Amino acid sequence: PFTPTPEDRFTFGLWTVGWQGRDPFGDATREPLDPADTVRRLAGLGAYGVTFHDDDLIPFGAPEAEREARVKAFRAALDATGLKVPMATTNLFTHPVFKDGAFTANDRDVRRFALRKTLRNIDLAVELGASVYVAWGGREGAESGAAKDVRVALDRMKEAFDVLTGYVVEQGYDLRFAVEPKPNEPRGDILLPTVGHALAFIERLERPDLVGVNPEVGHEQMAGLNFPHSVAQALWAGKLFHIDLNGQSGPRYDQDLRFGAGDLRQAFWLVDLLERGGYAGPRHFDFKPPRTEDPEGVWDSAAGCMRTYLILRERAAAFRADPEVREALRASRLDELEVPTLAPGESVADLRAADDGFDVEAAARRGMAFERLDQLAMDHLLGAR
Ligand code: 3MF
Ligand code: MG
Ligand code: MG
Ligand code: MG
Repeated sequence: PFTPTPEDRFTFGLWTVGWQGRDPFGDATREPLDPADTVRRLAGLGAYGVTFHDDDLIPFGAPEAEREARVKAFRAALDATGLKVPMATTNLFTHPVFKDGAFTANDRDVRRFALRKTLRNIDLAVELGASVYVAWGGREGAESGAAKDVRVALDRMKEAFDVLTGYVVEQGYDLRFAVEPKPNEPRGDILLPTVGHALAFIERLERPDLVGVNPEVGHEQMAGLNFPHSVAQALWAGKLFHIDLNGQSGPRYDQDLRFGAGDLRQAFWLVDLLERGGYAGPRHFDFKPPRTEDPEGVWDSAAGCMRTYLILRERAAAFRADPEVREALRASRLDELEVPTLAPGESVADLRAADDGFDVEAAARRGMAFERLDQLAMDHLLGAR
């Protein structure tokens, strides 16, 4: 029952299963994967699609003929398996030229190069059928105070998105952008560190309707935030264009664990939210199979991401369908939260004049019954109901 199919819309980045296990303290523990093999393997596991950074597919600086051959082999594997490419992105962080950022590098030549690199990959993304283009500004930030004038850097960041959205409109592409926030790592501090920062930034762009967010579980949790709350606000704003699912154990380095590892309760509420909250996009895993895994362990890890999602989907649905839960939700007055605070047509003067016979002391004594409600959720999550 927990076997994924393409209808579940699970997608994986080439760089996730393809991660070789290089970290700041150790060398690679695995061989590189061939993108076409990855496509076949993911299709065999029941995934819907695959995503990529330009450099995952075409090595940085590869000559034109090599570029064409690699894209051709990738496309052939997509055609043969039916796997989709719903999203693509740019690597603006690996090459040393981006050490001080890309769209907000102090060095203007670097900013111009970053835009050209992105524009080129947008063309390829659209050719391969992508409808979302993610922008993670991993190197946009600083380690020290005077190194970056943040207000000016945000002007340059806005300029970059205005240029990119202008290009997409001019080309008639059906492509929207999703900003991926992260508080730190690899920079000491990264610009647009949380979903909230990104949402505020987007409203100041020339074409805000073309730009949303791509929240990642671990990134918000690195900032100590409640991920389902961040996603809920993005949904509320109509800005959840894409999502990166993984696991993280609290505020520490970016762990990119298998989905459901780390904070399982937040994972449960996240799946509950996504399945009920009107998000129709791909369920995209941005995780790293730990460097302890051999090539088979990589695919176990990928399969585990999907299996856990499907289990949580089933558990969340059972929670919502349970009559005792429905009763407990009423006891906690969730239905009352849905009623607007003012009556239709009621003015502020009406409100001020109204005397509902409200007994402040009695209301203060009323319990909210949240503990019973949460234990019901826990029972469902643990399979005890
Ligand atoms: C880093 C990330 C990135 C982004 C990717 C855009 C390498 O912490 O999460 O993965 O997700 O660059 O999709
Ligand atoms: Mg991460
Ligand atoms: Mg990440
Ligand atoms: Mg990510």
